[in-house]
Amino acid sequence: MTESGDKRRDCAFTRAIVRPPSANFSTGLTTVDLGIPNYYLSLTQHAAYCKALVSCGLLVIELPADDNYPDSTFVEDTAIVTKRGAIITRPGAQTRLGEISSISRELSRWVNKPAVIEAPGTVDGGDVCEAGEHFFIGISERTNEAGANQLSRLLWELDYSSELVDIRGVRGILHLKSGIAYLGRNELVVIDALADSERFKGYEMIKVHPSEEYAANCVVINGSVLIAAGFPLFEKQLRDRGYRTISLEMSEFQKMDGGLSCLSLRF
Ligand code: CIR
Repeated sequence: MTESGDKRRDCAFTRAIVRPPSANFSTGLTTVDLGIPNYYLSLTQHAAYCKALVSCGLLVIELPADDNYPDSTFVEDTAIVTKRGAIITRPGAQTRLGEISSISRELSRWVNKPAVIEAPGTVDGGDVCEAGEHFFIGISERTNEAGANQLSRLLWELDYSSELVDIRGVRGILHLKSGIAYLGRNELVVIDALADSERFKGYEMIKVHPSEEYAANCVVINGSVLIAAGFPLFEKQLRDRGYRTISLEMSEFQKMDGGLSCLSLRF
């Protein structure tokens, strides 16, 4: 099998669920101080993101914008979709709990009855990093231990191993996947604050330069890596390793604490 064939096997996706930002997107949650997002620019950036998914061979399933939930464009937080089954999460922010019903309805059209995380557990999909047959589950301000343990058990029932990673002491990241990304081929993108962790020692690490940490949140789709635009060191690191990169403007989502991966549910 060729190298690109290998990458494809690691993460062969055919579909993605997305949801454009709603007109009140700027009233969502954020911890960063980067200004108020421009709604029209966010729509343009979202459309370019969807186009990139299509260019990677995915059928894009676009749900209608939902102004009941200003953070609902960040669909990744609402479900974990694996090759062997799906799990609807229970987002850790009260204002986002209601996002799961429409996602659950949509996912049920495509996968067998998804499992669910139950109270008092909370899990945000942004805390869940799939690394082949293994999952890292972040314990964060959004994902609590009860939720992480439930998820771990549900993944075990699907034949996946998992381990918990406490990121509550790591400054500047909302979710685990704000700081790591698995690319396949045993390669793990990682920010400095997580690079020394014993649990990542077995991986070949691609360390993100401290000036480019936002870029750590990237996604590999059928051999291409979608990355945030404006991070030339990181882009070069990936290209030097033979990856085709697609860089996407993410400024308006970054203002709302959103990374690139959280704009889609890929399966
Ligand atoms: C939130 O705070 O929930 C949203 N404003 C951003 C969520 C980003 N999700 C992600 O990176 N997985």
